Amino acid sequence: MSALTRRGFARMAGTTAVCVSATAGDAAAQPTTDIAQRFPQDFLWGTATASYQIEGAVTEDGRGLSIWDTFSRTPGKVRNNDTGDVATGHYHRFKDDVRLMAALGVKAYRFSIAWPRVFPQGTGAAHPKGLDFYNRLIDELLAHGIAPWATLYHWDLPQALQDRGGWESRDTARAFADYAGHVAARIGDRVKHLFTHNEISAFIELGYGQGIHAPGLKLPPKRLNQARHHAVLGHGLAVQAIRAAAQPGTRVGPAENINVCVPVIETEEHIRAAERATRELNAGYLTVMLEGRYTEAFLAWTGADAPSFTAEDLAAIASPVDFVGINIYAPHNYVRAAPDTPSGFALVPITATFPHMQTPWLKVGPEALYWGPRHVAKLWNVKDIYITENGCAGTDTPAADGIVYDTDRVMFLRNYLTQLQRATAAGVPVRGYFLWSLLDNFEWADGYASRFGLHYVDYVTQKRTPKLSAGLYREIIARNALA
Ligand code: GCO
Repeated sequence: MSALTRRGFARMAGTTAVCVSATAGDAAAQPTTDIAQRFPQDFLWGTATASYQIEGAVTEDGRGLSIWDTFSRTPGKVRNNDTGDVATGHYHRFKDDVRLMAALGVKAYRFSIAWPRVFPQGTGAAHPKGLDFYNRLIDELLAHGIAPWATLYHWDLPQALQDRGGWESRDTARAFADYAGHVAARIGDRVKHLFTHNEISAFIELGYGQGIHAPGLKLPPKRLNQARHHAVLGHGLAVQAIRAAAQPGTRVGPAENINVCVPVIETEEHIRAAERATRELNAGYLTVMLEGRYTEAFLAWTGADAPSFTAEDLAAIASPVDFVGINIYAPHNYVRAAPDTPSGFALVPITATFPHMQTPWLKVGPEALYWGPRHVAKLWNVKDIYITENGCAGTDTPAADGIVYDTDRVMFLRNYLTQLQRATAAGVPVRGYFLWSLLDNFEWADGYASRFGLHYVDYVTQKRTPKLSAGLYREIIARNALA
């Protein structure tokens, strides 16, 4: 099953020559880097994964059922009926995987904690072993000088909570906050950065709206809007619970895949229109989380189907965060100025032949990595922005010499990172970048058919092999510049 509708569309920017070796050399021996290609000092290079996509071990150490267990085991829901039962076996191979990270030279690792490992029933008694694995992982990361950045919710909702309504129920928001506070109190001595939700817009729209992700529902608008409201409320209550439970100095924020609106031509009028469009098209997500109100256009658009909410809800949703994480793969829309319309902007259709990566939803639009953070900084005066995901799937077949020459991913990364460097050079406060993903993994409804990793995974032997792109990324990190 494809996820065609996942992230809208994009368009292609210029290309950049590619010349890398699969095995990176000594950075000091490389040609001098053009200053225009450098990233700021202390730029945080990282990589990202998520629990259900890599861990496997779904019945070990008391883990409860999640909605993704139920969904993936329902025939026809996931391509090839793949499940995350084994995934990449990371639960038992995490030390090998930390070694892969160390070889890349990443300074930070974004992983997620499986709620049903900690609270098998979602609420009630925490499982005594629930955090053991994460404690081992965190200690291993720290021993290798890699900072752990933990996401609390990357879509594996305890099935017991879904049985009571999932995100349609306000109680789930409260339960999420309790779980977040519980975790923060126990890992906050070593984990200084926590994300609340990963991509509310994806798990609500795909899971509760289109039914192509767990829990597979197609709710009518009023109920869908209410579920979305409870999810952003859960974010805000979790921020408060983390502040109450964690040690001082713990930083918290969301990781949201904002709808990035790119000006169709980079002139002042179209740039303003793209800013307005970004604010409106994220109204139910980042806009309400950072402004504490639903925009008038959002309330007019939802009309009688608008969510029920209180002023206290809005205040909680907008609890101050320390940074904003944004996942960016492609522009969602190209936008032009439309001065004669009430909104002042119009969406520009793209051509049918627009280039895309292996997954059709991932159109090639590197400039999204410039405009996304720039809009967030401008619209909401955010001072610390992280790209919490960016990457692409490729065909990725090992060649006779065993190497995966993923030239498409190398092209993708060079072009996207060129635009990210452009953002930093222009003063946009983007502080770090987490590449999705460390290794091939369970790509939700696409199962194992889409490979997003820097490392190729042989799912029979679980052997990991660095791809050409791993060599590129290692060079970029070593030089702190485009390689
Ligand atoms: C998402 C998730 C990741 C995906 C990645 C590639 O956005 O869907 O955060 O879990 O695997 O984005 O689609």
